[in-house]
Parts: sequence; structure tokens; C-alpha cells
Amino acid sequence: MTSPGPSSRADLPEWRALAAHAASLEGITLRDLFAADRHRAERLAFEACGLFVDHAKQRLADSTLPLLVQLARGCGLREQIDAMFAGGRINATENRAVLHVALRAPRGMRLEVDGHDVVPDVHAVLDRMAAFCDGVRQGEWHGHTGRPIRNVVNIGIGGSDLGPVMAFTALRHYADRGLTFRFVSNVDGTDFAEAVHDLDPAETLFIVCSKTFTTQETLANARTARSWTLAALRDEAAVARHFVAVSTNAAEVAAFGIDTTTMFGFWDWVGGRYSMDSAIGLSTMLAIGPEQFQEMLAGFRAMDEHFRSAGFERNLPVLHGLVAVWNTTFLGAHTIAVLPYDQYLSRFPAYLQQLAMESNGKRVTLGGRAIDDYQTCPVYWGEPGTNGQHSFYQLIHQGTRIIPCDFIGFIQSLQPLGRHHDLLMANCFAQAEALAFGKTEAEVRGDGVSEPLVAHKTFPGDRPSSMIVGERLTPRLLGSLVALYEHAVFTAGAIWDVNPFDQWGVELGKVLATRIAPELEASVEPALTHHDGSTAALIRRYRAGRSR
Ligand code: G6Q
Repeated sequence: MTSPGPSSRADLPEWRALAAHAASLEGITLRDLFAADRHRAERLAFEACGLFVDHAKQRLADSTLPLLVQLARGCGLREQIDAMFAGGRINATENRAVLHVALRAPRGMRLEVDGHDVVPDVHAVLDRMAAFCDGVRQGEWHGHTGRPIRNVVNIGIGGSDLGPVMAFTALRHYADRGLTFRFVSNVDGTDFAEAVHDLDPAETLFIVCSKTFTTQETLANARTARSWTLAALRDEAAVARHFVAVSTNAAEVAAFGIDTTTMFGFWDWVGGRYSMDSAIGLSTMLAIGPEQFQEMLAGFRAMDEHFRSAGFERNLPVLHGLVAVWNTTFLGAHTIAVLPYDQYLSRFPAYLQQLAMESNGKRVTLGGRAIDDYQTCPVYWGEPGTNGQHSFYQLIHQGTRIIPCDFIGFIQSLQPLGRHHDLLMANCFAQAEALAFGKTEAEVRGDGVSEPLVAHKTFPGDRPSSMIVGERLTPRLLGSLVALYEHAVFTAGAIWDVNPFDQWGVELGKVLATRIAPELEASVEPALTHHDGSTAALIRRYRAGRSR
């Protein structure tokens, strides 16, 4: 696992050129950049797959994008894209191919892993999912007592939860309103209890989503779900009608007691956070139906094709990834705010947090070198507009840190009510404008503001943002939007020389929790000498209270 070329990306001539370029932009503001180029807005806006992406309000001078594109070439991005689409084992630390693009490949296309064309396998699962979803939606698949399924509870965590929740929330407009959907992820029993408190077990279907089927939280919730179901239906045979599984691990699914004929499979070349369009999307398909799910896949596929074939200079995911690298690694931003101006995208920032931060939150290169000479992934966070404007936007406008923003909005609302949508989008555009251009001291004085308040009412501006605009939020558009970010994350990972497809950083906490759980539950006082003083004291305090 050694990476070719210089030991650090920062030693590349293209990197050095960009670092020098960033330094040369010191003191040049967005006002200056707009004043110098009347065509900036056209030059820095790009469009593909139904998405219009405007980077004009980013701190990009004439030569910035060309230099970033040269860096991408110098980092071997083209070769890495080709290797991904060729089914290469680019997830080197787990020795796996990375082929989520095969999940949306059309019938007849060939994508191979170790010489095996995986596309027919993908479509076989999609066909089984569609038959099952049609059965449930049409009432042919019913509960153990013959009652129709009216409630669907997805049990899963991380990649087996965030994608399904985000997609269901985003596409609710297209969902069958006769079905109630709930999502249980946390090992906190409250999550399960609140999700089912008003549901009838005779009408409830559980989808247990776990790639490995060994995840502690998911298995704990699935066991509790089984007890809850059997307490009401009092027949083991009910499990077969009320539980289906989505997994790569048939043996563990069978060991849990779920019939593998109602298991929907996927493959080790699909990472959890890249799996919402695999069988992990079963809840999505149940909600919106197989046809709309296919529409979503078509949106993913269009962006895949664009990513694979478009020149880097106009390639939406490549440019998006490069702008993120520019802001964080070269201009020093610590975080990126994701601000959807669409209530249906309320869970999109949370989804994107995992996608970006679990992928690129790494401190060693693919070759194993500790990265001590540049910053990798920023913190992603956000909330839907306009709510965020009344809470944290203050800091984005006038705080001491620069926080680049991704605004996301639509021309048409799915819920056109009076002036609501015009007001929503007016706020979206206004925020980006205010962040970029601010309000100078002179302008504030010009408003007649008293001298002691001038500094407080001044907006420094020069705060960068990108604007992503779609016509309306459809399943197809959602697919393209998610794929835009998937491939932008891939692009940034290629520049940072990290492996976006492993997640070793989640392991240590899991191991320690497995050790601590029996210490909390033991009837005899356990020896806690292997813990630090703080952790041992917390365990003692918990034990003392637990038995009260
Ligand atoms: C995602 C991660 C992680 C994973 C969960 C659930 O990329 O691998 O979030 O999805 O830990 O894992 P299982 O699906 O195996 O239960």
C-alpha cells in the first residue's frame, strides 16, 4: 500500500502553485473579484443533470479553478475515477472494490469485480425488492393475523439509517400516505419505545438493515422488536410475516430467525454510507414505489456518467470537491455549512455529515504516512433555511471564523402555498448575497447609524458560498444531488491522499463499550484498575445509582 510519487501531496508542484496563489489573494475580496469581471457569474456557474451550481461567490480568482484542476490531475484523479469504475480494490485498507455506481447501472451495462459482472446481481435484487414492495403496498403481503401492513419500521444505524431517513424525508411528497414510516437507530431504548408506542404489532413490518448483521445497536433493537411483536401476536411464526432483513450476511440473518427468503442482499463493495440506493433503500422503495425508486436511480446514474466522462473544468462533482479542498486546505476554513432551503431536505445535512466526515476524516495517507503538513476533511454541519437564520447565521455573518456555505434550493415548491416559496428563496439568495458583499462601515454610517454602533452593524462580507439550484425536488433530482456529493467526497479524498472508504476510527469506542457494558451490569463489584481514574469513577457512580 504505497502511493507513488512524492511522499506528500504538499510536495507536488501543483500544490505549491496553489499555496502561492492562495497567498497572493490575501486582501482581495469578493467585491474586488466581482468588480473586476462582469462575466464572473456566467463563468463560474455550471449545470448538469438538472442541477445548476454557482461558485461565483467563492473566493476564486481567474486562475484558481484551472490550478485546482491541475492539482486534481497531478493527484491522479482521472486514474482513480477509472479504477473505481473498473471495480479495482481502491479501498486498499479493507481490500475491497468500491462500486456503489453499479447499484444504479442500467441492465446490460457491464461492471466487474474480479471478472464477475455484478450488474445482473444488482437487478435481481431490485426486481425482488419491487415485487415485495408492490405486495406490501397492494395489501397482498399482510401481517400474521391477516391484517394489512400499515406501519414500516426501519431498524439500522449509521449508513443503514441515515440514507433511509434522509431519502424518506426528502421524498415524502411522493410517498404512499397510507403507510406510516418510523426509523429506529439508537441503542437508547427510548428510540424504539417512542417509534412504536402508537403502532399495532399486527400491522407493523420491521426492516432490519445491517450490512454485517453483527452491529450491537441494530441487533439489540431487532431483538426488542421481536419481543414486542411476539408479546402481542404470541406465535413464533409471526416473525416471518413481520420481519425482513437487508444484509450481506445470510448466516447471521438466519441465526437471528429471519427467513433468508425475505432477506434482500447487497455486497461488500457497497460501503454503508454509500448504500441508500441498494437494498438498504427498501423503506424508500416501500414509501415511493418501485417506479419512483427507479427514477431516483436514474438521477444517480446521470451524475455518475457526468462524473466519469465530463472534463474536470465543467465536472460538477470534481469542481465541488475541489472548492471544498480550496476552502479548507488552502484558505484555512474549519467547517462547511450545508443549508438546504427546502424542508424536505431537513435530514440532508446529517446524511452529508456521515458521507463526508466518515469518508475523509482521516489523518494518514493511503500509504500510511501521518499527515502533518495539511488539513483534510472539514466539519460538515447545517440546518434548513430559514430556521438557521434565526440561530447560528449570526456567527457566519459576523463571527471571527470563515464558514463556507453550500446553499441548496429549488425553483418550484412541492407545496405551493401563497407567497411561502418566494419568501423562502428570497431569503436563500439574500443570505448568500449578504455573506459575500456584507455592508461596509461607510454604508452603515450612510444609514445614519450612531458612531458607537457602526462597528457592530458592519458586515465584513467576503464570506464564500456555493448555490445549488434545481427545478423541483424529484426522486431523480435527489439521486443526482446525492451522487454529486458522493463523487465530490471522492474527489477531495483523492486530493488529500486518504482512503474515503474505510472507517477504522469507529472501532476503538466500540471495543471499549463492549468491555464496559458487563462492568456496568456485573452483580459483583468489578476490578476497574485497567481504566483511568475518571472512567472508573463514572462506572462506580453509574453502578451505585443503577441499583437504587
Ligand atoms: C458506513 C459505516 C457505518 C455502518 C454502520 C452500520 O459507511 O460503515 O455507519 O453503516 O456501522 O453497520 P451495519 O450496516 O453493518 O449494521
